[in-house]
Amino acid sequence: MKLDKDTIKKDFSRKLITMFSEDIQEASNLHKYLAFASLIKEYCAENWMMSNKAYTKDEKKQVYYFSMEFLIGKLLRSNLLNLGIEKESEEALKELGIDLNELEESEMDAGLGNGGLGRLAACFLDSMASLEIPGHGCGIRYKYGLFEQKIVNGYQVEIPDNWLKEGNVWETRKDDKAVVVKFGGNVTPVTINGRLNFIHENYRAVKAVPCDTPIIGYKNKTVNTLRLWSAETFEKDKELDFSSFKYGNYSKAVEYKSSVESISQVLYPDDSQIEGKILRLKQQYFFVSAGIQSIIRTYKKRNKPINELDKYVAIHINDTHPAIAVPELMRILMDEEGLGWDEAFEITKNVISYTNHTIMAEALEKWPINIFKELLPRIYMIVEEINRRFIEELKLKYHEDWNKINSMAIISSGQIKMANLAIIGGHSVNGVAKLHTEILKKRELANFYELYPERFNNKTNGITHRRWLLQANPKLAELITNTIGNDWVRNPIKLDELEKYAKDSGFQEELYNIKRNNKIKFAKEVENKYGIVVNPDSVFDVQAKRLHAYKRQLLNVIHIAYLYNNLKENPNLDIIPRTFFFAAKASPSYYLAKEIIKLINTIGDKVNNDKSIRDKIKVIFLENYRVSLAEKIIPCADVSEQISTASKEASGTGNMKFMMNGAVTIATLDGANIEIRDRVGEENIVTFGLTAEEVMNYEKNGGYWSKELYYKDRRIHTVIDQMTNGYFGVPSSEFKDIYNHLVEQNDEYFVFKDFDSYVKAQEKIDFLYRQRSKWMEMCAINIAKSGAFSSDNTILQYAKEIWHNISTRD
Ligand code: 26V
Repeated sequence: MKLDKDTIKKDFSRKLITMFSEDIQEASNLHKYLAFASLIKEYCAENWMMSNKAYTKDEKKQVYYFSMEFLIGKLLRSNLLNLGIEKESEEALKELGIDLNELEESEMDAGLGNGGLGRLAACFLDSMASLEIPGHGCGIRYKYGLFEQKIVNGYQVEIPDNWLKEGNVWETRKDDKAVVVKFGGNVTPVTINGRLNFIHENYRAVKAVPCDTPIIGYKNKTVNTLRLWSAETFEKDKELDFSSFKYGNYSKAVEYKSSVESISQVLYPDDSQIEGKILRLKQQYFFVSAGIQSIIRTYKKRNKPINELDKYVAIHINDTHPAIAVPELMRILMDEEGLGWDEAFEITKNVISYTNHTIMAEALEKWPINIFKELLPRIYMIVEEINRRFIEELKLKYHEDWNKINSMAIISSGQIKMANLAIIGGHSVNGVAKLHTEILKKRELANFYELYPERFNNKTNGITHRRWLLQANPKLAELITNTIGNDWVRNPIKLDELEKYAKDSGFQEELYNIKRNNKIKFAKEVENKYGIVVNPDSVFDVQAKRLHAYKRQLLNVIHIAYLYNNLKENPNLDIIPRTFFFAAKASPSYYLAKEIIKLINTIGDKVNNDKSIRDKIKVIFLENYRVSLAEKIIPCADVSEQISTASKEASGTGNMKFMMNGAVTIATLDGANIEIRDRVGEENIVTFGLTAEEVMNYEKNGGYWSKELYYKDRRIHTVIDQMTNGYFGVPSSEFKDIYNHLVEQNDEYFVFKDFDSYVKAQEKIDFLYRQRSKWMEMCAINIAKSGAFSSDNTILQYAKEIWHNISTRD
């Protein structure tokens, strides 16, 4: 069926009438959005059904991507794009007097993720569907996504993200596919017919209801599924009996209901220090158990024997959050399907693979035994047995090396280590950039690498070029297509062909104008929202990512203060005007991060209101960073700030999005920045700072004293003193924790140490930007070389090297 403009017009008008009994004149923007989005969902319904049917019939292996986070953002525009009806829809709406952009404003972001990890999962879903890989997402349908950020008096204030308040047109609730997830209770082993069985009694049953969202492949017939589970009481079907003796009394009944529903109530914000929160463990088991039960049920419909599960199913776990999949799959294979331990463990290992996303030790998940055991008694028994057998194996190899054995055990010091469980219970462990994987192999997971070298591999992250180029920057996409044809859309590595045009002045001019127009449009929005006038001809310098000490927004803002001081000293200082944009959410309990937000806003106020520097620099903190804001700011960036302390950023994916949109990166040699440099060449990126090697050396052997630099480097000294003497117009005590962190606690992330080198790198940016043609050539090379970072590329490698025997498009 080819959908033309007139069909869309007609269908849409009907839809408005059937849904709201309204015509276009009277319908609100919200109603128009709801009707239009519902129509688009209908357009993909048949292919969705057919994809599902094919998946239960044919011989193809299915991949299930388990993730606690899917940071999807909005779906209307990307669905139109993938269905190939974006232009037709735009025109149809236009003829009805409707602007598609305005409709999009009514869609809420699905913000079911914290940052990189959740957005990666969303990009992977898009790539799997576009590559015709039978790959599905499995996660939690949080009622509230990541909090909405408001800036009040320079401080972050968190507001609940009620993203479902107008409903969610994209999802289909599947009540008939609900499953039971069991918590607590007690387990008794009994021998029946000579076989040991485990009877689980007195548990609390939670109903897991799947809500499915179609994931539409790019101009193909594949529609995969993102299945998010919602936690409910069984009583919901009948209405909870509030007088029931079962719960004691009315308030107990209410308590019971809300304790069950709390499981899928809210996404946990990524924290600087993770706490063993029992609710988070409940969330993990809840979606993992529901997900695996539903996989097994679907598998059985295919009439395949259970001992061939590993031939037809791959389960990938996104970080350790779903690592409980290992004992849960074991439980189902043994207790419900009757397999013996060895066979069950072999199958489990073959099915499961794991990605590590961080080397930050404090983010490695551990659960206290007592909490775990009480909540999941049968699962705990299985973990204990996996651990016991593993230690037996280690003893044969390492004899009495207890230090080593303890560090590798799943259970030690009263805790269950989820990374160890994931490595032992799966066949593959991957890092997310070359450097990251090397650090895992050489340091963090060196013992495991020695034991299981064949399990370790690298899969450098990627981003979907459909959302981050075609959709977010349509004019740039058009220019590329006009220049090299449209092969790159299906085969992004073909972007390479742009390299030939990097020096072409006509091409450079067009590139320049596209960026400039993006900047003009965004500058207007900024002025409307913040009342700050932004010069679109200034350099847009952007740092947009979660706020973390290791990402070093501090380095950026200290440099801004230093520039400001220079301008105050010498108002005629010849610098290219720059607008520094920040966008970042801080975890609500991460005190230092929130202080850094206040610092950025404080320095911003001072700088933006000082007439004497004549608008040479401006600082804008963009409120509430989220996918839809990223789509707006990234196409405007001239400079991409990727300045984490080397060795700390596992990969980064924002770096790839900026590059693909023609920004020049100022970068430390960290994560995927290194691979970006290798692709574009030293001359098309500006690098600075300590290497990972050097950082890790200082960490191990000491030798860095931040206080020394504070006293020696006048530039640093001045800024730090201004921060703590009221110069920026806030009480002198305001930033004392930042001061302590940097000066008294020896600057854990080497901000002062890298400062000089960062200043020089920024001067180099200023120098390069003055040479318009040189700069535009750099931008062009960055775009040309970004194809390798399409998540299509990444996913093809996962399919081939980790999941095995996966059918793909070509
Ligand atoms: C940790 C926690 C701790 C407890 C509460 C909730 C929560 C949620 C997420 C996390 C893990 C953060 C790990 C993470 O996001 N890593 C990022 O993964 C990106 C995709 O691989 C990568 O590009 C970033 O460099 C890496 O920081």
